[in-house]
Amino acid sequence: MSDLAAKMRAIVGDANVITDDFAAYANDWRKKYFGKPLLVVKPGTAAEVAAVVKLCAETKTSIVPQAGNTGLVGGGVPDESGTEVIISVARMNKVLEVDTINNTMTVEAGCILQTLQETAAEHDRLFPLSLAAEGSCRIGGNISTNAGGVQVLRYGNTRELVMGLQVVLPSGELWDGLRGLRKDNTGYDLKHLFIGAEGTLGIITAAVLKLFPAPRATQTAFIALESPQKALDLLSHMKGALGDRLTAFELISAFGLSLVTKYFPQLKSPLPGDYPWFVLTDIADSRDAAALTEEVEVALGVALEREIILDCAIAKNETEGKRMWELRENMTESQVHEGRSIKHDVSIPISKIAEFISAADAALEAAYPGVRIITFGHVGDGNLHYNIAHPLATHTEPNWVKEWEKVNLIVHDTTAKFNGSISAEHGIGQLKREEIKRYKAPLELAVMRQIKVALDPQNIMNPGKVI
Ligand code: FAD
Ligand code: 2HG
Ligand code: ZN
Repeated sequence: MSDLAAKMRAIVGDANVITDDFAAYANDWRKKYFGKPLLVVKPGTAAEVAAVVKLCAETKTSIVPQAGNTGLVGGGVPDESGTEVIISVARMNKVLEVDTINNTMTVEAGCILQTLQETAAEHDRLFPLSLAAEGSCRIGGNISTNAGGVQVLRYGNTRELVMGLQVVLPSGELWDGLRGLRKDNTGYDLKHLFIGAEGTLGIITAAVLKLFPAPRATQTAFIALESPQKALDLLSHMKGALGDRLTAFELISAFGLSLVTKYFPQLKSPLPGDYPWFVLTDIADSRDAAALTEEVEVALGVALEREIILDCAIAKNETEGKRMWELRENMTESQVHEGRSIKHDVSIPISKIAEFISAADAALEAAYPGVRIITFGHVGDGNLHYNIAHPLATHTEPNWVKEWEKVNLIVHDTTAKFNGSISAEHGIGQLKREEIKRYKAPLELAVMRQIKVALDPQNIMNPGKVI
């Protein structure tokens, strides 16, 4: 046993240092990155995290923070050198406090997102962060990626949901910023540095999260449309009719949906006709369910009359609504079964989405005739997942992934033309580390590097990620 492993064991206990079976930690969810860690260390408290990081700082050992390991950009995967230590916060999974007057919840970084949603519900509150990986991603990872998901439209990204943080800095010092204050103008708001930093500036050990009143009624609807432009028209119409009660507004292409029903045959489209595009939407209210349903029916009836939509299915109860959401939640997984696609997670001004899709589709079709594009995502936030599957006639899956850089260039250059972002919600990690150099201003990158050097002068905290 190495000297470092022995010292780690003295801090966290024998059972919590893994030296051989790295299977659950060394690879990413998509199986794109295969790392080789030196050790996996699983501290049980913030003090233990601090002691482990201090030891790493003293020995100049690189650290890879990890939570649920569902990230899609390789940020939580070590390199192949066999010298990096994964620090997993998975054991730190306690809800420390729920304050229903302050409407906050103080939690350790290893809490599973779904558990936090359930805890909030037990207190008649809502923790609105919601994404398909919610059964396995952990809040420390959500905060570190500033995760988005399906309710950003109403409640904002994770950044908007975090009120305080506790962080172990790369020196091993513990910063306790676990404040539940709605107003605090006492200088730089340091928590925002760590939110979305993908573990490059420190390890988040706990957070104070914002809670909301639990909605009394949620109405789900699955809607067929002719084009992405009609989806934007519908968004505008629904916002006008229902205001900020519109909590989710997801675009789904017919091809994307067909992959879900192909690989999950138990799931059926609520609108089995031959439609090119769909929108899945949720409208939530703190008042009467029947009144809400009526308002949604009226709004969608008007949309039908005005030929904004082609057809719609309004969920009759919670179970039907859940079934509609299962179609959306299994989109990512169904694409894995079809063969690895070249993923994009772009954002553009909402008003330009239809134009973006036409431009990017045309450029890809010109370069790769027969290309299969899976367009879906959080269109209400201007965020599209624009995943490009191999053209069946010309490429096999292994040949297709070799086109990664060329395909990225087409999609990301088109994104840049629309003043968009090449990473709306998944982050940069390893996947887009080189790519951001092309799209981010040199001054912005230089300031990011200065911040990194100021906090992590030895470059031990998740090196090789983001910048
Ligand atoms: P990990 O994968 O463990 O880590 C992610 C990053 O954070 C890494 O860089 C890691 O080093 C760092 N990190 C982890 N823990 C800490 C910590 N305690 N302190 C500091 N740094 C840390 N993302 C979205 O935004 N929206 C979606 O809708 C969405 N849907 C998804 C659906 C599926 C099926 C899958 C597989 C992924 C999806 N994701 C989505 C991506 C992923 O789930 C999110 O990025 C999530 O926030 C990652 O959480 P995690 O706990 O798995 O983090
Ligand atoms: C989602 O919105 C996730 O479901 C994953 O962000 C997107 O599979 C993807 O590309
Ligand atoms: Zn998403």
